[in-house]
Amino acid sequence: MRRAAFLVMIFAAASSASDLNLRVTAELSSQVIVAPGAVVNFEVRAKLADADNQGLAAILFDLSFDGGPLAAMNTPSSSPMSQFVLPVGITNPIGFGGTPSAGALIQVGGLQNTIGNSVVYAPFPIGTVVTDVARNREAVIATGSLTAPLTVGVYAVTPSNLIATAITAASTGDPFWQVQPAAAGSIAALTIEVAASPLPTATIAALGPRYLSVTPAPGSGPVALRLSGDQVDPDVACIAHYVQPDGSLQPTQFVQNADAWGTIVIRDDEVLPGAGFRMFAEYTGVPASPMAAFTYAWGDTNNDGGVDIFDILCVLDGFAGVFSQCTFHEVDLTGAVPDALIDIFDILAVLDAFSGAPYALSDPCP
Ligand SMILES: [Ca+2]
Ligand SMILES: [Ca+2]
Repeated sequence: MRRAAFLVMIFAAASSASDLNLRVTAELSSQVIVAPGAVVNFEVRAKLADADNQGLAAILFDLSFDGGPLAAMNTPSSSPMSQFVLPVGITNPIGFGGTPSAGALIQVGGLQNTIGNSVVYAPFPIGTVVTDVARNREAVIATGSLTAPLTVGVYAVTPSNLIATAITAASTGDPFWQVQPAAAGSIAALTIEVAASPLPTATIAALGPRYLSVTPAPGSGPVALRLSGDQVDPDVACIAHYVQPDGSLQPTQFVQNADAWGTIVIRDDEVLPGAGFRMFAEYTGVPASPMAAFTYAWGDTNNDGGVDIFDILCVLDGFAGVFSQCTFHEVDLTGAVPDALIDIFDILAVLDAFSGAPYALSDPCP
């Protein structure tokens, strides 16, 4: 770590800074209710408070849990966070997922190769810098899982000792990327309430860029299903509406037994691409712990993280009635409310997305 701390200091120019907001979430929420001994998958998410930078260069934080020891978090395998992992980036010797110490994790995270090192000079870091990490959009920095205590009570996963730098707005990367310190902004813990018999949850899934589905726990009910947008995403933060039997979203709740609901496909102008949504099963107004899903990015019909020729081929297949590579819901894109047919406009939408045009068919949170 001595070397990493040294690099942070050397390349942190004292200039105007962008704060970094950090939150620990499970199912996109800062509070979940689980049964004793449940496995809780959680994430640490970060977003720079302003856009006067080119994204994160380095991020390190500690993590503690008052309900038991934490195992190291996962090592990212995909971009952008893979660029922070040794030897592409720099981490502690134990790894990106943190160093377990007395039940807590020390220095989860890593640094990108902003110094422009190549393997000719040193074995690491040797990666290519990815810009705009956690800029404008919240980024998932690290994922992990823990086992909830067997004792009913309220516990917390708490981050601390945040050290971060951002690439300066003016930096070009030639010969290296200049960075500035990113001070700790809002830091939010994850609250885990362990309840003897928590209310049954409703499972939400993304079916494509424009479709979600929800399945309340079989046998439960009478239940209403409330969809809520990710609170930190201004594109969907305002959304809080109830699922109707026809799959639309309305302000008024519709209540029926879970088995009468079955699985409902949600088709509404509030389902935006590339956004996070939470589903609350409500029993006489009392919400169960939420479940979360992310719709596919705009035009990314096969959900592989990019829009390319394969997405174009998928929608052309769909146009021909072939759904062997992508499903109907993955390629039905257009209409403020998706129109439930595959036509020339869906093809044009993927071509637009391929050329970099943003989604613009609906704007539920103007
Ligand atoms: Ca794709
Ligand atoms: Ca369509």
